[in-house]
Amino acid sequence: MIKLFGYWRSTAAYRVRIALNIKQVSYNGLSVHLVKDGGQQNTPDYMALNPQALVPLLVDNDFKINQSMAIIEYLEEKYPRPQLLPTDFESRAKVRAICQMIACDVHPLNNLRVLQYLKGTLKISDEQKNDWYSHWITKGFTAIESLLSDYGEKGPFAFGRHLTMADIFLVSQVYNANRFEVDLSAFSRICSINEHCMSLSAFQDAAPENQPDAVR
Ligand SMILES: N[C@@H](CCC(=O)N[C@@H](CS)C(=O)NCC(=O)O)C(=O)O
Repeated sequence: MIKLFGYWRSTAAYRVRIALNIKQVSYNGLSVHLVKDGGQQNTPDYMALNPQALVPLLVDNDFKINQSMAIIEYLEEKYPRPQLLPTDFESRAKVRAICQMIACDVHPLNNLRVLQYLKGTLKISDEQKNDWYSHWITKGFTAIESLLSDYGEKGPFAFGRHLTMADIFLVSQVYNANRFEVDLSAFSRICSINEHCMSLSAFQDAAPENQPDAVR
């Protein structure tokens, strides 16, 4: 069975959990506590599996792959139905662009190790950290909201009637934004996509608070 190394609050692992649920692929979730003892992702045992010391990591028999987008594209190719990428190549490129706006340009700036460096090494205050956090979410979401405005009339998902990878990346990032109390009132399209996706069991079951390692 597929193994997924993750952590309940990891938004990158959350993306992969949603994709696995949508494709109805069973997996064994293995928790890597990102905070306890300086972070289990930094232990030699875990780094032997993933030298980048980040979750998620997917292990499928003797194949292992890190990076949530690469993992989801692997799942898309191995389990093509239901499709997470549209059929025509132009739409596929647009879906990937939204995913990368989140995965490459928003999320890395707000990742745990970046926040730890800002606080621990550069000694910024909690208030400055929260400003930093919300600044990058707001900047990224402003651009995404504008790019997705055309698709609103076509259906409830980011690209209209069909669920795509873009919805997965958006929902997990909205979870993080809410966790850090970022004001999302200017992003009605993103919020309505999130609300619709969160009515679906694949998204609910993957939600951080529904994971066995969640701290309530
Ligand atoms: N680009 C990577 C990001 C992975 C990542 O940043 N994971 C975070 C959790 S969401 C992590 O493991 N953080 C641990 C740390 O910062 O030490 C992906 O999409 O998989």
